[in-house]
Order: sequence, then C-alpha cells, then structure tokens
Amino acid sequence: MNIKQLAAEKAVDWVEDGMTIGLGTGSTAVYAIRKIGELVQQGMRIQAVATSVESEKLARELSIPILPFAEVGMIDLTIDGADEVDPDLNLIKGGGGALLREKIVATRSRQLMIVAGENKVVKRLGEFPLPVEVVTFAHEWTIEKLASLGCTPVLRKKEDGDVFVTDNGNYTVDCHFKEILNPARMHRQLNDIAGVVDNGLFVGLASAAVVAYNSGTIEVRR
Ligand code: ABF
Repeated sequence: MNIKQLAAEKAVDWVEDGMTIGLGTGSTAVYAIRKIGELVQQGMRIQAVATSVESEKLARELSIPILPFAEVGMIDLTIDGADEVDPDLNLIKGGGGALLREKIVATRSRQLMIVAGENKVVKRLGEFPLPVEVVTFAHEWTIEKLASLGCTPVLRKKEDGDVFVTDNGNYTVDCHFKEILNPARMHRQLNDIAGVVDNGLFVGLASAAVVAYNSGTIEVRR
C-alpha cells in the first residue's frame, strides 16, 4: 500500500452511517472515494457531493449516492488532498485544478480532513506554485496584477499546449512565490484583484490532516 492510499483509507475510518460526505479531488482523494465505495457496497448509507466532474464520475461508477447541492444542508465530513500542509493546517490546494469547488465544499463542511503523504508537509507555504482561478475575460490584465504581488504568474497549459480550463470554465494561473509569509493576508490580497475568482490558499479551513509516512506510520494532526 502506498502512503497516499494509507492516509486516505485511514481518513475513511471517520465516515459514519447517515453522513453527508464531501469527496475531494486528486490521486490521494481517489483512494478515499474508492474506500467509501466499498462501504456503500457493504450497505453503509451515506450521500455525497463531489469537488470535481472527475470525482463525481468516479463516485457514480462506485454507486455512491450523489446529492443535488440544493438538497445539501451541511456536509458532515469532506476528505480531500492538498499540495502543501503547514504546521497550522493551512494549505495550498489546486494543483489538480479543482480549487474553487474544493473551497466551496470545504466552507460548507463541518469537518475538512486532509489526506496526504509526508512529502506534502512543509514548514512554510509557497514552494509549491500557488494556483489562482481567474475569469478568462482580460486574464492578461489579471495576470499582471498577480505579478504585482511579488510572484511569477504562469497561465496553466495542458500537455497539448492548449490553455487548461477548469470545470467552471475559468483559467488557472500558477503563482510562483517561493514562500508565503502570511497566508491569511495573501489570501485577501489575491481575492481583492478584479478577475480573480479564488485562490488555493485554504486558511483556517482544515480541521485535521491524516499524514502517512514512508515508514508506514500514520499521524493525525488537528
Ligand atoms: C486536490 O488534490 C488539490 O487541491 C490538490 O492539488 C491535489 C493533490 O493531489 P494529489 O493528491 O494527487 O497529490 O485536492
């Protein structure tokens, strides 16, 4: 079992009958979704919302009941991956291109449990380029504004060279800061830029992180 799978399947221990679950996005979250699919096959009654088209497709293939958003009160537990986790459980997310739906689901969740291998744990956020979701209209101007915050912004492209488009029809700009000294302040500065939809800084949103180490140990940080 690899450490992504170790962390993800441990987090599913907190899934209980009757819960509404937020399904994350990315390769680590896939392990959690598959484990939840097994619980559903064994008769556990849960319902879910997904943070991406890709995760919803997998959930439906596994017969995990998907709830229309209008019918969701609060989400009991969201299990999701991350690109970086700092000692305060602040995160960089969005490497998978799903930051907007992930943040919307996270802010509707009683608990956001992050699942990650030890390689995602950092002392300070920012070495991973910070993803920022921007509208396509005049995105060149938005990119210039992002640069004025002290990063090197790079419009995300697909392998075929076309511009990556998110599930929401927007673009993603990867902002190379090297380090982010004040994530809360940076989050506000980014979202104050006209054209920015949201950014991959998740400040004060995660309630726990399940971290798996190559040694085989699992740590639950709260
Ligand atoms: C998603 O999972 C993203 O927010 C984050 O970038 C990604 C991490 O991917 P992986 O689990 O494949 O490392 O939630």
